[in-house]
Amino acid sequence: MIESYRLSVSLLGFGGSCRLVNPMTERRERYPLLRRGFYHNELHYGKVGVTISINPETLSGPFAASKNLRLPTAAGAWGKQGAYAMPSTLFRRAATALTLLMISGVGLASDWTERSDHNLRPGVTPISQDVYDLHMAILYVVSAIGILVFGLIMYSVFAHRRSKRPKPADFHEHVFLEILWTVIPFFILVGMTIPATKVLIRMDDSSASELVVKVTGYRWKWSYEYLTYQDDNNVGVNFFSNLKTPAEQFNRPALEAGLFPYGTAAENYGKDAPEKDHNYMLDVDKPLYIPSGVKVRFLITSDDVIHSFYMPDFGLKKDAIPGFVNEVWTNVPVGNEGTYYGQCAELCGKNHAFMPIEVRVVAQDEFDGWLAAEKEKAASGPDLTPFSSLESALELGQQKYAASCALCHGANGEGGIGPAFVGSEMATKPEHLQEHIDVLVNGRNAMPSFKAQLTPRDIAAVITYERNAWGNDTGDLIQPADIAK
Ligand code: HEC
Ligand SMILES: [Cu+2]
Repeated sequence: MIESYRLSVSLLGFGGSCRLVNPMTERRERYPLLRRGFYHNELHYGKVGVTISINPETLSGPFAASKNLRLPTAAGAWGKQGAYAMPSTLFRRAATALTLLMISGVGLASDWTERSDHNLRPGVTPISQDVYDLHMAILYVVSAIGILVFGLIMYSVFAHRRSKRPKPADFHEHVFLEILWTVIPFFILVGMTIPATKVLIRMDDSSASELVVKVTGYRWKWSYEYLTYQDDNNVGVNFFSNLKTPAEQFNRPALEAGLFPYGTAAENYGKDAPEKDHNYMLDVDKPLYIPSGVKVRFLITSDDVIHSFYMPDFGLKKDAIPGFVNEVWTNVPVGNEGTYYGQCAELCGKNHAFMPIEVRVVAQDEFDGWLAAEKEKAASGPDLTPFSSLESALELGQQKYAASCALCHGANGEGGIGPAFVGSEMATKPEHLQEHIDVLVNGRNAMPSFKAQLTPRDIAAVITYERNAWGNDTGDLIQPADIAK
């Protein structure tokens, strides 16, 4: 959310400065400018206001004449004339046009193009860099066209204003001109299509990949299944990846009630505001590992609604559609090892913002070690070691509940998309225990099955937790073996 941004431009000899402001917090600041005789204009785009203020003393070029219009001067607004005089309609229109131009041209400011929040990111793969270069090249082309076209419009509006009694030009239906302004845009478009198509073709070529990972979107998490790696056609490693950010960092009841549309949590809640993790809403409990310098092919699908696998630093975004398998690939060059984040990029329901993607790019030998360890874990079958105490089950259960259930059933079992557990028949009555297990293992209506997502040990722990937390003091201890049978 932009609080305030200042941008100065000089265009067609017309100097001005444009300030993007949040109108809710910046209201007070506007009036001093007016009094100092600055011309002042403001526009609103949703929650962001744009204020333009122009010092008439700095006007030059074709607009210099405006200085002599009924415009307040720095000294004279309240002095000489004794009252504030409105600038001419023409001047106000021109300033509005300039404001719009400034907004459309913000991408041009050179220090915003490197690695900024206002532009596409160059990313770390050859493809993401190609995409970035393409984006910049086309931005320059369209900016030049924009300046030319808006410049001509503004020039015409000014040069042929009514007070000049202009005589209309007579090149209407001029065949040569009509051909010219059809042919030139045609070549500009073709000129942009050629490099764009080259990049698209390169993005599409997933041949000769060494690692294949199937990515499945779920409401609201991702699962990863390692299918093949080099000569191994049956890797058999798969897991779910859940948001790790604890609920108290994003549960903001007042915000949801619409009381504080602006500002940070600290401003709205004072010192009680929960401290946010550095990677708030991005960290997951089990990240996706891929090796650097290896071509990785992702097969992308969904289990429920449409999601989208989006990794900006890899220049990669593909829809995950139930019943279809899409593919994309990436190859992160050696030397770029590290943690990269992405998000689901398709509106997929209430908790769309809660299914981040965390990718650890590691050196190939480290990856080999990680994969071998994961394979060993997968081969040894589910861990059915009984819990030694209620406490140990509760500890695991609390973690699993926060990661897998809280989004639908509430952080404190108070309910939400799914029913509440606090004092519920299901979570407290002994005769419902078997049904409780069945609902988790097999799912029921909108309640997903957790057979594939959680181990029997996790399921036993989470049920134990539901039956003992929030005052549901049943004392029931469910063991992994109860689930596996
Ligand atoms: C995607 C949202 C969602 C998630 C995630 C989810 N549930 Fe549910 N759950 C539901 C819905 C919806 C129902 C109601 C199902 C129905 O109408 O039959 C439900 C029902 C239940 C019930 C039956 C409650 C009753 O009183 O009938 C239990 C028990 C349950 N969920 C446990 C869990 C546990 C434990 C987890 C985490 C491992 C979990 N759920 C995760 C949506 C969810
Ligand atoms: Cu999604």
